[in-house]
Amino acid sequence: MWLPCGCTSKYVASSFARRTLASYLHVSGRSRCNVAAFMPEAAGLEGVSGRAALRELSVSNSESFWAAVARHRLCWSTPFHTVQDCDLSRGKIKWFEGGKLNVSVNCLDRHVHTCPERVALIWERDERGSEMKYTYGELLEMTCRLGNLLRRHGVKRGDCVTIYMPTCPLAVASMLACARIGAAHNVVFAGFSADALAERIRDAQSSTVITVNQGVRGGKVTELKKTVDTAMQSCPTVKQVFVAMRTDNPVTMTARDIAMEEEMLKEDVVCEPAVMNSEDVLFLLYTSGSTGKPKGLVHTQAGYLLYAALTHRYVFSYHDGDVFGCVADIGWITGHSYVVYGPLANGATTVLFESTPIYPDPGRYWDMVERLKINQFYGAPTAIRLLLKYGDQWVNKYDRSTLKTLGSVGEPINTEAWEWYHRVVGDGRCPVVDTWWQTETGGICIAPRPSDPDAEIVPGMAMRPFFGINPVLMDTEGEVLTSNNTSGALCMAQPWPGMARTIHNNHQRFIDTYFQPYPGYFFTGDGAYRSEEGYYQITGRLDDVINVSGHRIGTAEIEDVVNQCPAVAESAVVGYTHSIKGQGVYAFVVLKKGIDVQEADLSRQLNGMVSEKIAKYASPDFIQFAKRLPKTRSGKIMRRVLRKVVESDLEGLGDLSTLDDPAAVQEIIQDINISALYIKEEICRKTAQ
Ligand code: 6R9
Repeated sequence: MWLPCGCTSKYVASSFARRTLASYLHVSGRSRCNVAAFMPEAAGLEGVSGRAALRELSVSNSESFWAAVARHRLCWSTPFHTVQDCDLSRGKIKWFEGGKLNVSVNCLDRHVHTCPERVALIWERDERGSEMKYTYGELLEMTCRLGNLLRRHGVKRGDCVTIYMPTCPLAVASMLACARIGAAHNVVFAGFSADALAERIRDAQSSTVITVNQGVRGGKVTELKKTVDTAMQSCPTVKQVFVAMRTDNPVTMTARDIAMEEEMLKEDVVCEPAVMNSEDVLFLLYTSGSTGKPKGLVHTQAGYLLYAALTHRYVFSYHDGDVFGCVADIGWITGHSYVVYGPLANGATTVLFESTPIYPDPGRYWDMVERLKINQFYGAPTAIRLLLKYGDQWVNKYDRSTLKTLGSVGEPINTEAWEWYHRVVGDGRCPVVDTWWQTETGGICIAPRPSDPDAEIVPGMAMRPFFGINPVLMDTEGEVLTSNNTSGALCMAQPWPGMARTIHNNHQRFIDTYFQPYPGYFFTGDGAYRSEEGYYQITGRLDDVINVSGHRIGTAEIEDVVNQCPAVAESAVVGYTHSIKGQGVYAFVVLKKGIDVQEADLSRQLNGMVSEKIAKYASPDFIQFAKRLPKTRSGKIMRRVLRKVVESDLEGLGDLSTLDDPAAVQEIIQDINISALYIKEEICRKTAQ
């Protein structure tokens, strides 16, 4: 792995810094009000007397709000001339046009300019107690060398570079190096299989890939370079693969492969940043939808960075000097926004967590909190649920007095897990922020903070919309529900700078998925309840997407793989409630006529296929072989019915009159009793751990 050599860098940020100061003065030259103490970037906004008024203005006069914040928080090389140009009905979203900037300058150079010795990254390596720290100066140097290396190998502005790496400093430097030279990055979670990687490389039209020889997680070595080699067999357009060394074990290098660290050493430590337009692409990130094909959501430069930075600062109450610990992998949007871009834009010290919550023991997180003196800890409910089963002693062993805020993301957090997080991990002292957002939203949209320091927080509720966010609930007729104490489809009535701009190469799918269902609104795909007090609680997905340990997966993606098995006629995959993972995967499989196989063997084979074609986490927990599936008269599989069956909610089966043959449901219910025993068994086993 790249070791910082401590060379001093030359800085290119001075002109950016001067311009920021000028734009700040432009905003703050007008009247000041007390709101400035809480949010300095809002100092110039007239007539705002407190937080509530500020929130109100951020929605009613969102242009002034976002203009003031954008001028203050980002370094522009050319100021923007138009705050926004959006038309949700057409899926047109543009922010800060005319503005030019460089994201890596905003994340690195400007902090190096003021405090080069501040630690940017703490790499909490898989091997406990072997953490490594990288200052802003060192991270800038790494980024510049890598930017020059990519440029020398022909990567140009507008190209897309695929990054298939575990969470580590070189992965962060790779993302920032792309941003520096104007290339887009496409980070693929290192748990994805060769097929899933290849599909994303092809769809993104990447000709350059960055990877590591091997990954290390939970004490186990993963052969990432070998996976890339396999993927390359179906990616003829890839010209080069940069290979960094995470372990000392050499790997076979082909003519396409380039030893990354060796080549970086030959490069200059200064790399001229590309001057980017606000709406140029910053990255693609693939996520699952309700069809079999993952979608490459596109985020652009200024709006995304601004939104990640602002939410990082205010939702977590991050202050200068704090150590921010988001344990997400950089392969997901949470890693992009709250491990990399938000914290670095704010000059924070951010933790890169390479391990698992239970390696080498269930005290790993809290040992890390003590050792690294973490002030804000941001994790997933699935990990909290797992840890609470191991008992309080693993938490109490460690000093957690540095903690100020605890965050949760990725799926609903149940009350028991929330209470434990608050009472045991946070000693009852720290606000727990349940943050709702998505790959599509770029950053947190609904969370209990920011709000008054003593404002109530209701367990398991995301509660309050962030600045500039205007959520609405829709009824089944597509009408806006105006009253409280009601549930509906969660939509956003206004655009905000962090939202995705399109689906790579498929703007029509972007419109159809997010803007078609409720014309004029952005549809999130989630349902929500709004309480009497006006607080929001997310009730879950309304489409065929399930959430396994906080990872999104489309049921259609799994079905596509299962259906590839020659013995399978058809299948239907649904989610069911799982005590640790939130949701588990339940597959109903119909075999072709005349097939004579052992069901156990076939189950094993199907599980293997899903792990190999997608990822391990998508592999079914249960496979039930059925004679037929419940279908409508037009031949559509009734997944709604299957969902109720696996949840044992037979009363909630609803109207079965549209079914072609209601007896199909009865058959499945009879068989499921056997499977249900296994479900119970599994829950008992996990509980006993
Ligand atoms: C950030 C992230 C998005 C989906 C989203 C929703 C679920 C995320 C949640 C939550 C309830 C929360 N989700 N946060 N559900 N409460 N606090 O996870 O992005 O991977 O795109 O998933 O996750 O269903 O629509 P992503």
